[in-house]
Amino acid sequence: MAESIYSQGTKVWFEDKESGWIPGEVSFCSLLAQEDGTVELTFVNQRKKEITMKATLEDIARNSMKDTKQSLPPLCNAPEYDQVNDLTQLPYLNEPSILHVIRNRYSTHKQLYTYSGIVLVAINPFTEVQIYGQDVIQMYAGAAGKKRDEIDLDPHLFTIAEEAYRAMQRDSRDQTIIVSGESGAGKTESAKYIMRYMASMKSDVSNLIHEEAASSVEHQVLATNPILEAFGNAKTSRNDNSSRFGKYIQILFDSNSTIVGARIRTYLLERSRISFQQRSERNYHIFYQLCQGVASLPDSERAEFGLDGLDSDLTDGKEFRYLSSSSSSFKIENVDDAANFSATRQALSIVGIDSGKQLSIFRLLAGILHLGNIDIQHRRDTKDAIIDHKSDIALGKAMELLGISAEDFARCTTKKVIDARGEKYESARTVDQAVGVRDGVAKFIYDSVFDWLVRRINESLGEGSVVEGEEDEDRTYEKSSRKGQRERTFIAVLDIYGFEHFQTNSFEQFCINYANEKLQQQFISHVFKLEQAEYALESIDWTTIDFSDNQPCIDLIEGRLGILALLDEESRLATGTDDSFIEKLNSQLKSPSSQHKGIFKDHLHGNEAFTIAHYAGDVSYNIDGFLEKNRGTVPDEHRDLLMGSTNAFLREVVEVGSNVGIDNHATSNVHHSSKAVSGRKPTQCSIFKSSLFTLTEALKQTSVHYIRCIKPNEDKTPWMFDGGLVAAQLRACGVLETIRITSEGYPTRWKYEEFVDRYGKSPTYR
Ligand code: AOV
Ligand code: MG
Repeated sequence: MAESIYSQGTKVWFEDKESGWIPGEVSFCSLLAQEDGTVELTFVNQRKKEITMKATLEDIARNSMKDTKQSLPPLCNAPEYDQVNDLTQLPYLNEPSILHVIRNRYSTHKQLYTYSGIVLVAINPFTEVQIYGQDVIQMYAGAAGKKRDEIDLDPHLFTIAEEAYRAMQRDSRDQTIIVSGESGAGKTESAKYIMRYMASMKSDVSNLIHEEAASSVEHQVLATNPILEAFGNAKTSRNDNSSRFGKYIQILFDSNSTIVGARIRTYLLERSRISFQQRSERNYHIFYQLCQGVASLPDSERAEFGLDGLDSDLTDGKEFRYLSSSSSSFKIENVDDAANFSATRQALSIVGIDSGKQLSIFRLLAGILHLGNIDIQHRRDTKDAIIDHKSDIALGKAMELLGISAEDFARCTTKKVIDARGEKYESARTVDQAVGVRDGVAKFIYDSVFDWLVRRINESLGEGSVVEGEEDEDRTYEKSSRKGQRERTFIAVLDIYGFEHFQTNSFEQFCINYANEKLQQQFISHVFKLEQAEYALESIDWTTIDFSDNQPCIDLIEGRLGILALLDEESRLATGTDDSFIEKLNSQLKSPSSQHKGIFKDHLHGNEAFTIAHYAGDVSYNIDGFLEKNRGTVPDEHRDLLMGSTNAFLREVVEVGSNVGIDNHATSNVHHSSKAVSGRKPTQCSIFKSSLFTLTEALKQTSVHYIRCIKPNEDKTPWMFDGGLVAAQLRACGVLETIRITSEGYPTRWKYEEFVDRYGKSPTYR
């Protein structure tokens, strides 16, 4: 069979510097093996370039040359496969063939979606496409219960949604749809369409009259999107509406498969954005919405918030330091912040946060903006920080809004209390340290507001509030007979931040990529299990198949003496610094005998960064700020000030913030007990680690469905397909890896009849 695969005229793919891959064919093939057992093959491509290779029959069968490790040009599929719905139907599964199909479907036929076995590959159109309307929803819902190949409908997000819905009904089992892909690939948009599908397949939500609509559970579930986007999304260099938190939303159904509520968990909101943004990026949308929409607030609050009136054209936020670290990007093209402000407010009302509470939230946001403007100078001839608490207008305004004494705040911020064996004395902070504390307070308040919102939404949508201290919601939920109405199942959508690799990567990217490693591991083991099951079904011996899993990378990060453990250890030392942290990393993880060799790489440029070999490529992390970001706390004195505030809402919010880890972020026992036993404040990465642990455990209890979003070009141009970029993403998100696993086993899957048809008689296509 091997030599008949490559014979004269066989169509192949040629690697090409310019276009990635171009078609070619076998122009010569020696019919008989030579004395050394090799066959000579000559290939010619479209550009008339020729190459000749000698390969053994074994090489040909494996498609790689044992001696040189070179590959023979991959085989092309016949043109009738150019538009297949499912990549696994391709007789020859290789990178260029897959790219060819996806490109052809997307660029020529404007088809965004293609199956790759259990995965749906989704390419971002970067323009509005009319395929999500109520008519389309009904079409896919109408195909209920049928298998993909029995229905004459294109692959779609809705097929996956429908499959999850049917599986939930059929098996009474919880489902998760995991949406992944790099920043700007379309995860959040896809997640929203899926939620819309769930909410409106039974009844058209857009047809409900206003009052009905506002109170319907479906509308409440959908209203969570604009709220979380306003508070948790921001413009980045890659995406004008980038999610800066991870989201796992469970849509709850009763035994009649009717939506009865939802429950949301969020993961690690990017805090650093509050006080600083890179060029051409913005702070969270809500700040601009508030500044632009402030005219719609009652007069008293307008005056109180101090967001206008200082200077006529300052309402767009230009005068706030926290909004202007990146000049020139206050506005986003085609985005109306004022209009979105009223949409956010409407959504808040729908989930039961009334306008009084809304004003309380905005008061804190205004407080945060003024906080950023507090002037911190250094005392003459020293580095010691001073704040002029009597004349600093921003300080006065911020403290008025936050309900804290300006004098106290100024003192605590510029001086720290040192407790030396029971004796307390004050020592001055440097300007940098004081600025760090000020910004830390702003981040802490914002993060707490975000947590409060999620918690509040869960209370109104989760059918009764989550019981304080409830360890694992999911299991408790299943077992308990609270309210006497069990039998609820959920379909969850997981939309987290995709793998990030910027020019400079920091703590945030480290956490984001760690999360992606965890999901990748879950994905690989899932796919591999399925593969094994299929082989078992056919009674094929599969024990020889080896596949690369990313366990070593996960061990490096979360293992007993891994990066997270060292980071926490260093963060807890009063003397710990970023420098001492990287020294520790290098001394413990870099040694030649280290098990992490090859995965942990020290950086070429001294002690500024370390590099991890991730499944999706090497990423170097700049060490600056790791410890501070990981500690993520505010000094005790500030915490006391916040807790003692005359602003009751701030106290309520901070109370939630201080309990991070209880039900929104992390619910695992691990976290609770460690907190209880040691009394230590949990660090950001330990919270993150345990919430990821809870997440992966929760995923195991559900049936999973995968959507891999792909960004087809860097410029957000509609229908433009950059093959290299797409291939890199298919590789990174595991689609090509899956295919590799598949092809390491038995690469081609032919039905018996097809095989006879192709090889039983003289072949018609080569
Ligand atoms: P992301 O969630 O994957 O990035 P988004 O879902 O925010 O990416 O998509 C980015 C942008 O692409 C959107 O704002 C739309 O303009 C466009 N887009 C995506 N999907 C579609 C679609 N189906 N139809 C039309 N336009 C679309 V990040 O959150 O940054 O990882 O952290
Ligand atoms: Mg997103």
